[in-house]
Amino acid sequence: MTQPPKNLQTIESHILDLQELHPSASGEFTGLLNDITFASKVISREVRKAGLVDILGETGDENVQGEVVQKLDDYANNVFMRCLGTKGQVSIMGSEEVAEPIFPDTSQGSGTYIVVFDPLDGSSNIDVNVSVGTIFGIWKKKNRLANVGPEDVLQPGRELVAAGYVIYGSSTMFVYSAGHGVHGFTLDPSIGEFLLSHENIKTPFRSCIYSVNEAYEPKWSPEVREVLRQLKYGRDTTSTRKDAPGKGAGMTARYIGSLVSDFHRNLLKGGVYLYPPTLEKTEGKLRLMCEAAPLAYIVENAGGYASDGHQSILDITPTTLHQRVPLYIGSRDDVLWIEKMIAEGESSI
Ligand code: P6P
Repeated sequence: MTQPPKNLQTIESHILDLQELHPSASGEFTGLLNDITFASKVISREVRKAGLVDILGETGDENVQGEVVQKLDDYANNVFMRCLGTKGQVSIMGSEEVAEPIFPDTSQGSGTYIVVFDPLDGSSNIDVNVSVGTIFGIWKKKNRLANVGPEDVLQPGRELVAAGYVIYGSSTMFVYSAGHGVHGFTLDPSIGEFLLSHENIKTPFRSCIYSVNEAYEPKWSPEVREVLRQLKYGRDTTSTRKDAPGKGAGMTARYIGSLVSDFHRNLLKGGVYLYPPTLEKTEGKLRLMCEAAPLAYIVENAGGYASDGHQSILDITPTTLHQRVPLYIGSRDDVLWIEKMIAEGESSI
């Protein structure tokens, strides 16, 4: 007979424990996080049955990114927009699927929080049953007493008050941090609850996995190509031979093509995910506000690090809602080494 989970703590109870750390808390933040977990359960239900109902495939539209919109992208986006801030906590939302910031009617700009999200990242994988995910970041209005303005949206990741992701994989997991550790909850669909399964996640200091789309290698800078070579052959600090299998060559390559899935595996096992700039995409592909910054917040709270190749992702102040950024994220030692390799390569030009 299967044993009951060792820890029957639900995410709602975990969030309430968090609220107790802030005696002056109003409960708005707790309500908002619970709205997000509810939206995740609704999306999870639809993702799980995507192969059975007419929700696979494309809508025929393109989103602000110029990417073909999957039916599930639309569905997930609408669920998030309807479920978040139903009690006026949210003054602005930013969605990867929507060009402009969204002002929920319920708050008339008075809500304390700003939420930026990618409702369904990697959704082109849905049709082939590969894991996909949701990513979100929560900021606070800069001036609680004033009505919200565009400057409230374009805040750096360093100002995040919480961030998280949901991975719709072999099970549905909700991973979040509000600055007090990173915690993972697994959905038990039979009771409709996210139960604490990964308490206080810490990511290994060094990677054993690297995740990158190597098809773009010819379009990278020489220093990034050298980074890939040494990830493969080992970070050999002595030999200059191009074919020397260096020390520490014990890494393996894993690339799913779904950021949340690659990030989650690397977070638990120790790994580094790279999406470097190319000649055509000089700012890379991934979005700063709804992908890189929330995951950078998570990985830093788990002991890792995230960089655009030159600085911490968390220190970049966005200039536009959909700004893209190169991304190197995961085990702290490897991402710092990549920054160093890029700096050395650029200074030798
Ligand atoms: P490429 C999915 O479209 C996504 O935004 C991430 O989830 C994923 O890691 C990346 O793009 C894959 O991009 O260029 O390797 O297909």
